[in-house]
Amino acid sequence: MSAPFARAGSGAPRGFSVVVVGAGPAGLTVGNILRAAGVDCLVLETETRELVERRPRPGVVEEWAVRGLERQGLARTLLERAQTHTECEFRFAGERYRFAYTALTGHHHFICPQQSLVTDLVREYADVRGGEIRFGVRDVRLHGAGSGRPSVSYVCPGTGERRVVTADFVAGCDGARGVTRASLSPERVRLARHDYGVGWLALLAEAPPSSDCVVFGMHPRGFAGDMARSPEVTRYYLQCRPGDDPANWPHERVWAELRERLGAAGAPPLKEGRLIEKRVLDMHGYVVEPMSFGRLFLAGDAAHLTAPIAAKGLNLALHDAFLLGDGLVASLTRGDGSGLTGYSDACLARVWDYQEFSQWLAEMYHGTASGDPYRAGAALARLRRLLDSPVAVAEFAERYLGVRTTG
Ligand code: FAS
Repeated sequence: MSAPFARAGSGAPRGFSVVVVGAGPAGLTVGNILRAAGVDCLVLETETRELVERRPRPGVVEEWAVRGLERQGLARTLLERAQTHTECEFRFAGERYRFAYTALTGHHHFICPQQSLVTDLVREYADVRGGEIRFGVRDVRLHGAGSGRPSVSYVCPGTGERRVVTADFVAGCDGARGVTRASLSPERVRLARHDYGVGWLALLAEAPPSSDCVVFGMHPRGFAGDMARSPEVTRYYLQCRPGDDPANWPHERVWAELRERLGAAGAPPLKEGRLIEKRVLDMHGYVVEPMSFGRLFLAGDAAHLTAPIAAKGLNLALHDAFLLGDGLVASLTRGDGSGLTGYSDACLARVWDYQEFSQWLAEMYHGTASGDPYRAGAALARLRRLLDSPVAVAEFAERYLGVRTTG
């Protein structure tokens, strides 16, 4: 490995085999896979360690992803702490419809707040596997992504100086608002975007779960979701106007709407509590193609955003990270570049499969409240088919759990 860190203009920059931009689930998983293979890498993160480890993000993790983490020695705490879910419930027209997806697929959902997984991944990477990570860096810039030796520069939080590091490869894992994708000239990137035309009021309530499984309410007033996160905190979603102001949703109105939209015969009453998070998410998705540009490889939300409708974002970030981590190790330690060559196509197959499923599900969730009788009728037919046809149920279960996808 070449000379230690150098300030811009003070001689050769420090070199790494891989520089990872972003310490989210994607970046940290790539970093851990590299460290397990003894590959030197540097992770750059704009936020502090404390914030990264506490940033509230839900976490519905699919079983194949948990097994992937387990194979990489990264799932110990998740397996100890996560709740497993085996079914979900649809509520519609005052009725409840339980859906036992584990019985159909053998797969579970693992419910683990994403921040706990991220805390584990940081500890494993930095404290156990001796990986280098710089928190609190500012103004990260990518240089020469298309060249044989890209570099990344950033302002050092301590000194305010701009530092430059070079790398054989750069992993762009800096999420939806990062700089790596933005560093690519528009003619090199095909961006496909879809707006669902609805908003979701994302709520966290300081209240125990009201149900033993995730509940989806399809109601003429709009979709509602009830998703246990821990014994003390529950995630709720309420369909609203895109760009709506959370201030339009005071405590009473939120709980009145949740009771109305999730109300069904025999349903346990909702356990109410203080709302500790309230924000509006405009439901949209995008996909960047390809996901690799020379020696820059995008992973996770930096390359594709899946609206939280089907809880696929974290799972896709892990899928990319497994493929990218293994591809980089194969290239750097065995000179086998096939994994990196096929990386983009391998990721995009599952990305598009999950995007299509999210779109399919969104229409079922939102059709009845669309004000369009045709969409409402089609949404009902979709739900009825799901309840009546064993073939439709089996296919839904596979897609809901991410089993046997095309990717
Ligand atoms: P992340 O955004 O998690 O991480 C990127 C990291 O890069 C961050 O730490 C950021 O600080 C850092 N960064 C940004 N710019 C940088 C720069 N210039 N330089 C250095 N670092 C930079 N997914 C699910 O599967 N299930 C769910 O239930 C679910 N619900 C969600 C609900 C909400 C409200 C949101 C917002 C997302 C949800 N998701 C869900 C999706 C979510 O989990 C993401 O898909 C996942 O965090 C993606 O992981 P990363 O790609 O690692 O990006």
